[in-house]
Amino acid sequence: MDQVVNYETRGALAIVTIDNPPVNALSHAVREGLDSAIARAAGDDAIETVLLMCAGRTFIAGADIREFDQPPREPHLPDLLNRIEAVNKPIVAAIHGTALGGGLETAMACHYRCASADARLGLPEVNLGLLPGAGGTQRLPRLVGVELALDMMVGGRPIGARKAFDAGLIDAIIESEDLREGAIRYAGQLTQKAAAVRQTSAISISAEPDSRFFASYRARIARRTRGLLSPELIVECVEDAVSAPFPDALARERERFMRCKASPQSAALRHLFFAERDAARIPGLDSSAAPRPIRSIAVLGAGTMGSGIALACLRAGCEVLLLDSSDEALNAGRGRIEALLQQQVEKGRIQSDEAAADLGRLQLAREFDSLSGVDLVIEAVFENMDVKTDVFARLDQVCKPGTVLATNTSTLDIDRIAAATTRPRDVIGLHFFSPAHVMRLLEIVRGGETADDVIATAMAFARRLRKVGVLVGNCFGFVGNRMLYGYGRESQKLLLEGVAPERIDRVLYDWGMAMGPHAVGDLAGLDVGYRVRRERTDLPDDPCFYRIADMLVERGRLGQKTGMGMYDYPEGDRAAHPSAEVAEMIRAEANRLGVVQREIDDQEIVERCIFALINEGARCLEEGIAMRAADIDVIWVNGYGFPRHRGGPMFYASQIGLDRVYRGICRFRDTLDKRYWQPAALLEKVAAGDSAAAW
Ligand code: 3H9
Repeated sequence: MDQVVNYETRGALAIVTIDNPPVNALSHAVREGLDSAIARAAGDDAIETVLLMCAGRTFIAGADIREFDQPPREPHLPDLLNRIEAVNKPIVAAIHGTALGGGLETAMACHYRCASADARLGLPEVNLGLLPGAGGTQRLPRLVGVELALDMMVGGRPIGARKAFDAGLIDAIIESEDLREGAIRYAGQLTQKAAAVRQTSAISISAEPDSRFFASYRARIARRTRGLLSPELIVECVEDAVSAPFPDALARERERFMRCKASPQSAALRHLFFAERDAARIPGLDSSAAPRPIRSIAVLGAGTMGSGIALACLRAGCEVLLLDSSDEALNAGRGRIEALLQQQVEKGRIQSDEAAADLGRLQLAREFDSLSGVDLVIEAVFENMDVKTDVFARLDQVCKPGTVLATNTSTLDIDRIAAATTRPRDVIGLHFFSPAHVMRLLEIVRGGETADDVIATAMAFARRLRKVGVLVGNCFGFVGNRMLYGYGRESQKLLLEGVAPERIDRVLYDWGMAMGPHAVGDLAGLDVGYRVRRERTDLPDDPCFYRIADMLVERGRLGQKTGMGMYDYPEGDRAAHPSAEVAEMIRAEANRLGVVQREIDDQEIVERCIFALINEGARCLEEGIAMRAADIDVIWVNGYGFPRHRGGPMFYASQIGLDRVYRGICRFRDTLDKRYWQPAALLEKVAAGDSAAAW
């Protein structure tokens, strides 16, 4: 028997165990091994029941994603699962860990399912731009009903064993510690009572929903699935499940699955799946550098960012000391944290006792001396070099040796901050994104002297917070905000050239960005960027540079918080209304600066903003500020609302053709502004087909 699938018998029970670390993915070898193990059990008259389970940390986590770029090889999973379902003796799946995608599809083709109490079950293919392609769209609605099946497949989030039991997805929960022994007992009971073979495909869907149901379901998911291919195809498959014979519906599911698999969206989402995991691997890092233990954390600054960071740490179970200079600031910070926790409780995301426990781990302090025992300090004070260096000099005096000293600066030079201490090896950037308890990205900035074990500590800390940590180098704005500068610059220039802010925002939103750049500016507060620009000494001598943003701030239009920014927010709500005053201001300023206003099409709006991003990304790569193009993609997707299904700016560039991007940038150089549109040397090389240049 193949190593990855083991076969053994216990009396009349055949036990088939998949053993394909790390997650028992259904590789070609596993499919072959499973096929022959099931055939062997089916053909052995002494066997009455078959138990299918997995070794290691989890049940099957799905098809092997790495095989999707290769031509499919027999046995194909849908055929194999049909053969499993057709066996005329009960087959029982015993689930632990996660049964995902093809893994849950395998379990649903079995005749009975049991699971450990902490198991999770789901069809998350949509997250990879796919749909369940081995009968999942047909078998799941038969077991749990159309509505829950749609929610599980379109949402892509797994459910727990209890819910799965209540919904009819599993037949038993194995409470005993030892799943294997419990499952063997359960299978034995089935043998004893001569339990029937139950084929999921033979179940007819009760309470068939009508066409109105599907129309309203489509309307319900329209916003969150905009631009995506697979959610609509999932809904179509479920419509088939309700109306078409199983074999016909299965054939159509297969056709739609192959369409998804071949789509650029799925390639982009699969790229991100691996990119997010690869981000944790740091080439050249001393492998003996173990993370320092982090038991206690202090957050400096109880403002919006500081309290968000404190909350992110509390949610991960850490002890947090929040420090600010006044009781008033501290109480406001604590109030913010409490309110955010309360919101989570009201939304049903956490229990009220969890919220209380989180709050119980929060302490407030006003004196730097109280930081003497902490393992990690995260500074989140005002974004100003003098303020930060002063804080770090004081930290240097009070913190014990070995404390990791982190700054949440979003733009400033980490080495200058580190130089304010006598221990620059312990200093690192931990750049959180607002709201810090929600956003998945943690940009980790290494200074020139940051020690390897401090980097390892920061990467481990990101994992603990359930964030994606991406290590980057030190320069103005690091990777994310440095690239944002070019994107913002173009979205500002377009205003002077006659494109209304709401049109720029709509075009980029329709292209897939989570929000348009001007709506983001109003949300974040236009004064934030304004202050950063005032600190810079290297800005171009260009009167148009961020001109409109500067004027808005100078007129007190700071964004949502002042009820007006690029847009008006008349009712104090968050709905943006185009402002006649701003439109007139832009027209007058363009006139004063002599900027010609002209017709600009949607494609130019997208290319100006997105090519600017890609060009700066290429510079980050050639300067070594980003280690890999894929890291840049992870940053932009998780921190800046870049559409996941486009894979990130660098992946998108290779998908549409690096030479096309290069030519576009050269065209802008020749027709717009030479200062900003010089193609990065790396882009020029890869566009010319230089295979030595890594993208
Ligand atoms: C599918 O099933 C299609 C079918 O409907 C139809 C077919 C016809 N394949 O995440 P981790 C690797 S589509 C290959 O760090 P965790 C992963 O790259 C699939 N490799 O661990 C990593 O490798 P490395 C539907 C996979 O404990 C290592 O395993 N299924 C796969 O935090 C550990 O992963 C999914 O979408 C795979 N399917 O989380 C599930 N899965 O060490 C995708 C993982 O080299 N997987 N790897 O970096 C997951 O959601 C998580 O990995 C899981 C474990 C929850 C299982």
